[in-house]
Amino acid sequence: MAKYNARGVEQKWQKKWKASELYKTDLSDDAQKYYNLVMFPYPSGDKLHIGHWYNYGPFDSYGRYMRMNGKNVLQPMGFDSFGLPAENYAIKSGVHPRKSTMENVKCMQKQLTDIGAMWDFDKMVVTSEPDYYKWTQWVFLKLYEKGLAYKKKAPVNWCPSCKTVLANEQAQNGKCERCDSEVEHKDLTQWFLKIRDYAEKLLSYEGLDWPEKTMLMQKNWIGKSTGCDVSWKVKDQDISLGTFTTTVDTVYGVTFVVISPEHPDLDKLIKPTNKEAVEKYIKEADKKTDIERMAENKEKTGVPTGSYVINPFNGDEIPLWVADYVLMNYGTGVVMGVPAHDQRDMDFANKYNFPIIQSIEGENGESFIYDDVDKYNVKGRIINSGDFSDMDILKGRKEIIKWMEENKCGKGKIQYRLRDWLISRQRYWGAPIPIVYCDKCGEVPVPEDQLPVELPVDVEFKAKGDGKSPLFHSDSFRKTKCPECGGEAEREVDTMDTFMCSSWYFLRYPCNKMEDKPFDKGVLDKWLPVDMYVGGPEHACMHLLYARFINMALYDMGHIGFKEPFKRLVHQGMITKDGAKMSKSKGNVVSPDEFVEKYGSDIFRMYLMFMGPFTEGGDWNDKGITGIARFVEKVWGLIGGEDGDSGAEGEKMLNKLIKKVSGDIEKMHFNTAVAALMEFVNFAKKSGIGKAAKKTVAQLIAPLAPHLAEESWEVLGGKYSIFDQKWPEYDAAMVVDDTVTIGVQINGKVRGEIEIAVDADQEVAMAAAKKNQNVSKYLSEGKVVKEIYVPGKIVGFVVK
Ligand code: ANZ
Ligand code: ZN
Repeated sequence: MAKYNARGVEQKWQKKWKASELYKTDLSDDAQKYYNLVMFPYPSGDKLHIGHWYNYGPFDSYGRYMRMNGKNVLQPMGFDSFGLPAENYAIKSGVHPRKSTMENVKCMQKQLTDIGAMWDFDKMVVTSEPDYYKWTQWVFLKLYEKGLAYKKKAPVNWCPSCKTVLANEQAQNGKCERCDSEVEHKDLTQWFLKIRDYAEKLLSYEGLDWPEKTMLMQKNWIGKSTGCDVSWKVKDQDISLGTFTTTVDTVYGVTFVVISPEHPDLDKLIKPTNKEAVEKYIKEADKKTDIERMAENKEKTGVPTGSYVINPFNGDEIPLWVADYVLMNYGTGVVMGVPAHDQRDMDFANKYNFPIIQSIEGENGESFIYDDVDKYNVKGRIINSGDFSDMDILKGRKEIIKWMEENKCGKGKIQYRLRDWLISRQRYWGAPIPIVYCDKCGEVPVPEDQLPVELPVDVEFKAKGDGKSPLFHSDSFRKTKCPECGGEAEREVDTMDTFMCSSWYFLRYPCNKMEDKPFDKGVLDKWLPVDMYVGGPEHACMHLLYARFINMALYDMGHIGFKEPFKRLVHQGMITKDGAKMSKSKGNVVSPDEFVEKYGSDIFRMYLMFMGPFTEGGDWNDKGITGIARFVEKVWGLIGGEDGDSGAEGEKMLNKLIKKVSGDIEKMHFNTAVAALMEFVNFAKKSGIGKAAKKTVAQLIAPLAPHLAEESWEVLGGKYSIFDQKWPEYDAAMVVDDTVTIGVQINGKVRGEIEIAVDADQEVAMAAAKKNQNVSKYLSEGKVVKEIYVPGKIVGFVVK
């Protein structure tokens, strides 16, 4: 038989799959629906890189496996094409983003086809096309109607290089996520979505099969704190200041109160003698990033306002200071200083000579700071605190809140770190926010029948650097008529954050051709939630949180019938080169093209899968791929070679192989599935296998090397397509292992495990158990008075 011609075979089947519409999902048949979704890429002018392949190949293998297991798999693909990558590419190439984006989409679609994945391109969405963003605008309007979208002047993260506002998530560590520039603060009027209203709902993951780590990251990002606001009356003034605290049990230990430099009431609280120093301090604070201000090792600074506040519990007069370690966008922007039990406050008190008063103590009478303990599970008692003295800390905390609520000087409160989602962007390449401003009618939402608010094509799309959206400079766009009174009006010129586009795209795929609505509830309630969602872990706190929020909001409004969008979530790992992340700047990027050209996509895909567990990634190494190429050649030789008969042993091995490959793919352990197939093929080449067994091998390999399998299936006389065949079943009796692993107990505690023959007798079992190092250690600690053996289950010793 001739050598395997990978490229020829792959082109042949890609053509046939396309012509026969093999991967076009019939949505009317939803009894066995399986929505297999992978995060869609953004077109940027670059080719698909190895990370895409690493992600899409195994993802597709999983989808194919589901299909062969009788599922009606929906596996769509689309393009997240608004946003900076496309816009920056357009600026660089001088081609209009609409044109270059569509060219890039075409090019990427071809590359995606090269992978040999079963994309249903019939359901494709391109988020920058009017037929899509019309409905992104619709989603915005629905949120607006519900009061979930609002406009507010706010200090925002401004990237001077990208010339746009960034969401908090895009400006972590004070740097722009895209270009690494130092982020500046600006006061701008911006659109926000009330994701905070959903903070509590977003903390529930009921019924979701998600990685623990991702849920934890989201939980930390949402940052729920349970505590209370204490109200401090300002001496000689008609103002009260609230302080949010989680540990009000320390309220008798407050020796100063600090207010954020940005606090709106600060002006009124500065005494004339302190004015100059405070104003100077505020200016300096403005130059620092939040990270700098919060950093633990940075020296804490502050200046007195000259005002005092009254402790509602004991009437003490407490000095009010301004300090930049208090942030305005958390809690109330005012903090009670408890130097005895908080490290920052202690540093501050030491520097400015505030008294340090202990108000709680640990179980052994020791003093402690809250930084060192779990504040919600702390043990100890309250001291020096009037009537609350001697109470258990947690109980006292509740009593104190109760007292404050009765005396109207404070109340219990739950605080979230999560900020509302800032969606305004001063960029051209995004969906226009569908709002019109009229002198007479004010802020008017664009009526649904006037959507889409089309992005004009004839605009200078480079930002001018004046902080205004490029659309501001397009008169034809900006000047419009008021939808309510018909008078002169102006359009909102900001566009939406692209995370808005990707927060609902999975709802559009099954309904992508609908012209009069974004989606059909009936169709979605049948096909969603997404059964499997695969994508990068870097999306934990942005895309995945936004998508859950939008989904929940649409659910609450009755547009869809499911609360959560993604039932099962899996993050692919990362491929490294010599242990380092591949990046253009490091010059260590491996391009998939030359390998696909040389070996074909099946071999490339299998090699990526073989490198390591899918969720962990692996290190790229050119040499390994030839091993996979040899394996494929062996499979090809086996399929086309003489039929043989490996007898009962072969039967047994084949059944075990079916079990192993099925279980491994189910768990996305593709590497061990490939390894098991290699082992079997080696055996089969030696002892020969029959035609039926060959067909089974082709089927088992099909999810992993689809072209090779389809070709093999044809050679073996199978009916097109192998992907419409039922996945092989194994005979349970044949896969019973000859050996079992059983535990060894000593005095009722498992101290080790041994592997022995299923039918091993007591003598053999006991000998094996005693040989186990850990077991023998425990046995040597006393005298064995009893030995127990339950075949196939357990070995036990009683030692005295
Ligand atoms: C008194 C106190 C005593 C505090 C003590 C801590 C320890 P989490 O759990 O993160 O919610 N805080 C409140 N608002 C703040 C702001 N805007 N900027 C900086 N710090 C702020 O933390 C809650 C604690 O963070 C609050 O409890 C407050 O300090 C501080 F021994 O109040 B604590
Ligand atoms: Zn009007």
